[in-house]
Amino acid sequence: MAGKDDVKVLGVVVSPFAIRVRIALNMKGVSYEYMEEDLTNKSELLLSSNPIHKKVPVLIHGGKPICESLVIVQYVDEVFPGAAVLPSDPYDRAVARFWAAYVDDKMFPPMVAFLLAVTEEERAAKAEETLAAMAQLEKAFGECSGGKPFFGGDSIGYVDLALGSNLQWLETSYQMFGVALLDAVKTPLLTAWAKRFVEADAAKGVVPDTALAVEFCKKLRAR
Ligand SMILES: N[C@@H](CCC(=O)N[C@@H](CS)C(=O)NCC(=O)O)C(=O)O
Repeated sequence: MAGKDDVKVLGVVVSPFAIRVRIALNMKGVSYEYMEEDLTNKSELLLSSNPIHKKVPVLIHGGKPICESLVIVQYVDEVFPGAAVLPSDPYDRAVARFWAAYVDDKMFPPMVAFLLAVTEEERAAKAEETLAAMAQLEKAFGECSGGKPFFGGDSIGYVDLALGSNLQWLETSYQMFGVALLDAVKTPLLTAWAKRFVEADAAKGVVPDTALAVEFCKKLRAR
């Protein structure tokens, strides 16, 4: 079994991209060394392991770096035994990859732009864009889960990791600006799902307190 000696994760505690990797490793029961990065002063290890993008997360397995969170999650799923992250059926796998990419391409960018917006006008426009993406994801949840607790069925899967790793930011949006991006009326399925996700064993202690994300957001806004 792989252990701390040969599995390292370079991350930032509030980064959705790092969070999804850490939860995937927990699902597989892999212990790893977690190394927090300061993105204002990136470590030599980060710069040398991800020289193209210079971003977290990086998974270092047996000395070899793997970059890009969704690529890392697929690697973790293929390399380590244990609970499957991606579905075994090729069609279901394609659908899962589609929705995970949707989270990163259509939900995450407007959500961040909303959190960092300078004008009220910009914030309102980005809130609307994020809410439209959340409405699509609500529908996708109905279709992918087939009435089960997670996008992945009975347990956390690929799309759960992609979206669930953003929950601290969805909550931050509410706490800082009073905008509920997850809402019991507009997105009832996702609201119930989010509670199950953060309470799952693999996610405990990895999805950070909203207070931490709020602090981080304030620092970014000040910069
Ligand atoms: N597509 C990348 C995104 C990673 C990413 O944007 N990481 C941010 C932290 S949340 C980062 O390291 N930013 C540092 C920088 O842009 O210099 C992934 O999925 O891993």
